[in-house]
Amino acid sequence: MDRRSLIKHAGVAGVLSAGVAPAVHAQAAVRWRMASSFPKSLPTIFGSAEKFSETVKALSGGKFEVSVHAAGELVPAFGVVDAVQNDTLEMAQTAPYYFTGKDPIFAFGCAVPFGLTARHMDAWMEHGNGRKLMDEFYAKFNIISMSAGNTGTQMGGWYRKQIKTVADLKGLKMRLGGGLFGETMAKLGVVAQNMPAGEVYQALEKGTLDATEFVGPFDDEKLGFHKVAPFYYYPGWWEGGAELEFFISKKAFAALSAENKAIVRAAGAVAARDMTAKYDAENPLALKRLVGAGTKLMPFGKDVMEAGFKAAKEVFAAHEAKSPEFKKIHQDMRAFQRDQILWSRFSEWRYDSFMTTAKV
Ligand code: PYR
Repeated sequence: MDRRSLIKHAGVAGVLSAGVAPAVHAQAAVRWRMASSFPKSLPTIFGSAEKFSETVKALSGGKFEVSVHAAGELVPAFGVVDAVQNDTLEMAQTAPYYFTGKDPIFAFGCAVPFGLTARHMDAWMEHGNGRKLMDEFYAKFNIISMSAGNTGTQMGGWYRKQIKTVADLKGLKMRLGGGLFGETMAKLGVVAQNMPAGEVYQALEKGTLDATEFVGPFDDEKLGFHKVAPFYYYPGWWEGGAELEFFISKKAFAALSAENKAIVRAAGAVAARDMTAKYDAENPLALKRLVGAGTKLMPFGKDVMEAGFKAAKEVFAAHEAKSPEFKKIHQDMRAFQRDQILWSRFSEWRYDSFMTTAKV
């Protein structure tokens, strides 16, 4: 019997004597916990976890609540996959490429060197084979995935010295998000390290790192990188459009009602759209502030981009040779990318290249 019929049949006194308080506000019947890999200080990347939680609560009329926890609160930033895999937590919000140590295939759920842009990634994931292939792979980890948003094309990071040629990368101790990019940069002589966003500033300040990349102007400014490394390079050729993802325990999802499953899917879509739009709205303003404060904006030279491209191809070929599953997903993504590049040449990119010089 539900609460309303219980009250009707037993009366308030009867309900109270049965130990059930009458509802003044809706009580959450389902409570989940979500751990993010990101700090609370970043309203863009962490904000999508909060947006998801608010939307679930609103759509369920308060009957389904998801508490959101920043990196380190419940589990470490890079402990979130284990927590979902073993059902300690119902869900996580993260950048899948943090987990390439478990399997390099994780990178395809986020970003790979010279990979897809945000638009292309959305198209591959939601209307190509991307989500299907990735969820087949994630099933080994008890995970169902949904986009948590996309950063758009990222910046190429913060350096204490200029990167005039490929030789300047040699020996550079650099923080990078993502294993395949780390392997690519290692081929160019970089001593690549992965570490959570919240730990990078201190490492730069102490000199444990010479350079770092995270996302783009808005997040990077909040993390304070411009205070310790003046040269800001572009573009981040390893993250043409990094997708963040919600990782949901298959077991926890299966236990939801059909209505709550639909709420989770809808809230994911709302949160993902919100993150991408927030990045696009905030990045130009932050870039202007950074340049105003003395940041030196520099494009990577063609030789650095070409050396990166060649090194990335070698990294992909080596993984393909070791794993047929890696090869299948990589080849599917590249075939999709070729069509996307073809179409973009006649649409967005042609329009954008005119508009960058037009006076609006
Ligand atoms: C990074 O950790 O580098 C991201 O881009 C999220």
